[in-house]
Amino acid sequence: MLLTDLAYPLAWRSKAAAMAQALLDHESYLVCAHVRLDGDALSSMTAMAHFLAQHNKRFLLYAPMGVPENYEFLPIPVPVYRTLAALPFRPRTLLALDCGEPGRLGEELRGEVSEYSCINIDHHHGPGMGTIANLVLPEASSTTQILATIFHMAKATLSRELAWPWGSLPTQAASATPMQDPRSLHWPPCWSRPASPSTGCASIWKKTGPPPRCACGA
Ligand SMILES: [Mn+2]
Repeated sequence: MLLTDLAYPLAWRSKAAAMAQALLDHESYLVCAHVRLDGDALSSMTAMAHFLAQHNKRFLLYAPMGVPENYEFLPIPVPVYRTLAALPFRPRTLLALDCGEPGRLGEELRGEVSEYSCINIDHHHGPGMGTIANLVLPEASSTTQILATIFHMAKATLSRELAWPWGSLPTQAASATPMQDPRSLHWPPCWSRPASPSTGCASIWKKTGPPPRCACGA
C-alpha cells in the first residue's frame, strides 16, 4: 500500500473525481459550514476558498456567527460575511461543507436554502443536502480529508496556502503536539504586505478585495 492510498483512499476516488468535476462545472459559490465553526468546518471553508480561487471561480465565505475567537489567529484569505444581506453579489450555488442539514446552517441561510442549488461535502452521518452534487462519507475522519481527496483528483496545485495550516488543523488539534503559531512564520496571505502573484493571493484579492484588517495580526 502506498502512502497516497491512505491519504486519498482508493474507495473514495471516483466519487471525489465526480465532485471535483461538479465544482468545476459551476461558477459562483456561497461557501458555508455548520454554525459555531470548529476546526474542520473553518479549515474546509478556507481550503475550499483557495481551491476555488485557483480555478477562477467567484465565491464568498459565509458564517453567521463569524470566526470563533480561538481561531482568530488563522489567516483567512477572504472576508467572512456574517449576513446574507451584505453580500457583494448573489452566488448561484450553495457549497455546504461539514454540514449535511439546513438546520445547522443558521436561521438566516436556512430560510433561503431552497433558493440555491446545493453542493454538499460532509463526513457526518445522514443523506446530505446536495441537490446537484452530494458527497457524504461518514467513514472520513474529517471533511478536510474528503477535500484533500477531491483536490487530489482535480489535480489542484497543492499550494502552501491550500494545504497548511488548515488541512492539518483537525489532526494537530487532536494530537498531543502543540500547533505552531502561524503568525511566527510570516508567509502570505498577510494583508499588510503586497501580494505576490506566486502566492495565489493576488487572484483572490482581485475578486473580493482584502479584508479590513490583517488576519495574521502583523
Ligand atoms: Mn464540524
